Amino acid sequence: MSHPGLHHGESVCPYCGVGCRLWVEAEGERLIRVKGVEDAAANRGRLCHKGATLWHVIDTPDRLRFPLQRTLGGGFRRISWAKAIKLIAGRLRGLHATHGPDSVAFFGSGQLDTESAYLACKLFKGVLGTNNTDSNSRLCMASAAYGYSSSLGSDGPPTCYDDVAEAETIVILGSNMAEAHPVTFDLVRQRKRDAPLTRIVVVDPRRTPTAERADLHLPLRPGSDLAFLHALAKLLLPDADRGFIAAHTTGFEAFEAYLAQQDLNALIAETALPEALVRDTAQALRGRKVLTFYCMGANQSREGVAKNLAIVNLHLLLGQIGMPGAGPFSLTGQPNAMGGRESGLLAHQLPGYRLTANEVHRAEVAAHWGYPAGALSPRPGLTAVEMFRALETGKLKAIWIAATNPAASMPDLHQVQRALRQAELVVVQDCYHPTETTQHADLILPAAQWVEKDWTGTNSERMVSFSPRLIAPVGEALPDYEIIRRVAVALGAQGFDFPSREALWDEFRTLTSGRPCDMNGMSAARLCSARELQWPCPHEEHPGTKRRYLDRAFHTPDGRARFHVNKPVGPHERTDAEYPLILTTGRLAAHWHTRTRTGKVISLNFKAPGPSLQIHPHDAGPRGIEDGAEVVVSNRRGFVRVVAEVTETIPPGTVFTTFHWGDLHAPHSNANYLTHAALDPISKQPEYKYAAVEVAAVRTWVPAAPVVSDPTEMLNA
Ligand SMILES: Nc1nc2c(c(=O)[nH]1)N[C@H]1C(S)=C(S)[C@@H](COP(=O)(O)OP(=O)(O)OC[C@H]3O[C@@H](n4cnc5c(=O)[nH]c(N)nc54)[C@H](O)[C@@H]3O)O[C@H]1N2
Ligand SMILES: Nc1nc2c(c(=O)[nH]1)N[C@H]1C(S)=C(S)[C@@H](COP(=O)(O)OP(=O)(O)OC[C@H]3O[C@@H](n4cnc5c(=O)[nH]c(N)nc54)[C@H](O)[C@@H]3O)O[C@H]1N2
Ligand code: SF4
Ligand SMILES: [Mo]
Repeated sequence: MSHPGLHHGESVCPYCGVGCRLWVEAEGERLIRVKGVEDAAANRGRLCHKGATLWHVIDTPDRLRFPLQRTLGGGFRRISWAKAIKLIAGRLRGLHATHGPDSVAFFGSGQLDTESAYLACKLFKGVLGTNNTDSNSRLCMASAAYGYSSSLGSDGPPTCYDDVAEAETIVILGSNMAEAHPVTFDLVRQRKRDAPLTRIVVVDPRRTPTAERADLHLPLRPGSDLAFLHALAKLLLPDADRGFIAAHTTGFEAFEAYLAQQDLNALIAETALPEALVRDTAQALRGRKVLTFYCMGANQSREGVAKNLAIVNLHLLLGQIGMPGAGPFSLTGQPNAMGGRESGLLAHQLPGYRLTANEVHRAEVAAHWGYPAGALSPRPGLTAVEMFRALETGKLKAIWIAATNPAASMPDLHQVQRALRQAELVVVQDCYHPTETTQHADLILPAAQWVEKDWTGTNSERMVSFSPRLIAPVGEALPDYEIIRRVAVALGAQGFDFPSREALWDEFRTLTSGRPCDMNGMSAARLCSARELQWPCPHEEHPGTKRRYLDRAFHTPDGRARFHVNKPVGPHERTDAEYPLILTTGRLAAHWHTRTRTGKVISLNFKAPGPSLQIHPHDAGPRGIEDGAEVVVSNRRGFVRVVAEVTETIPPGTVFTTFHWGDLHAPHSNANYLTHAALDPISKQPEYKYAAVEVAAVRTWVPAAPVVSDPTEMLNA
């Protein structure tokens, strides 16, 4: 199908989980403009700079056009799709037969559409019989998913964007919304303009652009959120909504008893916050409708699940849930991390918020697929970090990576690179080549992008949207789901001969029937005309659901929400004399992750041209570090070279850098050479937000990394 002349259509932004609807204009197969859709719930005409420049990055010189195979000489050569599919199916079949089902793995992404995530789950869990099917959402949303399901009985936020306009106090904890979810942050600013008495409370060690706009900014010590949340709960005990607690929750007695044992002064001392600020925050929560946004400052921690549960505890304590303008609102990172969770891409999940560990759930899914009852394995699958550990030891032989760039984004990168070198088979499915990860591939498969295919996704507020194909894919690129489907067919698998994408979607959405994320009423045909609908939406006449739990009936077996007692364990790595600074990592407004797209937009690079390190003058001064000077940040795992940004927006003792620049763009500048792979014991999400490091000025010329293996050789201390 070709598209002659000027034409236009609607799509959804393939960057963050806000899920802005885009009005896309094209000339033939070339995009010429992207604007916000005026009547879209998520953005009402707004877009951020990244979204508005998307049209630049479709047909670039490094766009992958054909399947590529590694040659004996180490380069790549073009091969046909038929050959690529045959090779992959043959290798997977061979490894499966020789080493068993758990010798192969799929590592996907919250940037895959729901159709692709569902099909990967069906192929690996249903056909190959392994739960080694995880995604980069493990690095991102796993703690939130466990937090919601342990407290409310189901994953997925109770809230919607319209709640912002009704909230009286908006708490933003561990989220830099102004840079990472800018269009939703616009709603927060709008609320403040419309109702100036609205209180905005930002809990973040750094004075971020989000914190700049807060009424109260709490620059707590990194990692001390549990102490902070417990101090708040203790201060708010007299304000507890005891009627709500008695009727709709369990576990309050244990929670109250735990708080009674805690010493308020000790908790506040742990956060390093002035007591008055904590008391002012409690005051801002009293008797007001409270909406709490939270993101990676909560999730990417060894206590990620506990932090999520402690946020929900506060809402249960105050009865601030299941009503307009209130609730715990976990911000989703990627465009379709929600859809990935709904379709069972994480290792512990099955489609429809089912669990691999649940025998009844396994049987339900197998029956829907027409597979024998025992087809699905009860063995726990490897999660993201565990996959790369198992690849290095040889326990895992093959990894199929789609829509993620782990050779830049995983923690402890040296380990990840060793793992990729060790693997017997690495298949990488991306839109561009080279990336840090495609360089490790045996086979590289070209994926069609968001405007080049029909696809479905779910945003942060449970809004499910269908996006039609607006232009033809470049070269021979195919939608991710079509690539997975062809491999399944080549493996001789039953149940992959879908006559259309619609048939594939309909198979999935009927499997969610009766589940908390019920999308049964969203047939492909209805979604195509309605454009967007919020789950739960159980039947075709159902209008969709803006807010969950308005009836206070939670998804737990007894219908009651659960309080949890969360004892702090503290960060995995501690600072010491050798590595006295805390490194925290995250994002900048101008770039999307490993920059495979934003790195090509001149105006975005102008805003953030290269890797930098935020450091306080107290820490920079004694080290002889001036603003704009090159520095080396090092620890026991590695070192990076970045440019110092001496600033008082970061507290003394803490430094901040990003993982936006991989080795292809700025060798040895990526935060992940320094991060470690300690995991939250429940969610298995890594603690990207806390590592111990030292920083030193580079005063002499040093050869480009990694020639120098001992980072201290570079230091001129
Ligand atoms: N521009 C841009 N936007 C994005 C992305 C992007 O790459 N670029 N990525 C998307 C994705 S996938 C995600 S997951 C989201 C992430 O969105 P955010 O979570 O908002 O972004 P981060 O910068 O990772 O971290 C947020 C904040 O956590 C703070 N923090 C660090 N340690 C702690 C702590 O111990 N406690 C508290 N309370 N805060 C702490 C950091 O200082 C930082 O400001 O952004 C999405 N949006
Ligand atoms: N230090 C540190 N590291 C972090 C984090 C942090 O805060 N600090 N955050 C973590 C988090 S929350 C996340 S989500 C991850 C993100 O990490 P990644 O997922 O590795 O980052 P991206 O650069 O978004 O990689 C996505 C890849 O998919 C490709 N792609 C885009 N669209 C498609 C498509 O439709 N199909 C296919 N097949 N490919 C596509 C892109 O070209 C790109 O190569 O990083 C994690 N790493
Ligand atoms: S706020 Fe997020 S979804 Fe909206 S345009 Fe920006 S990156 Fe895209
Ligand atoms: Mo993320």
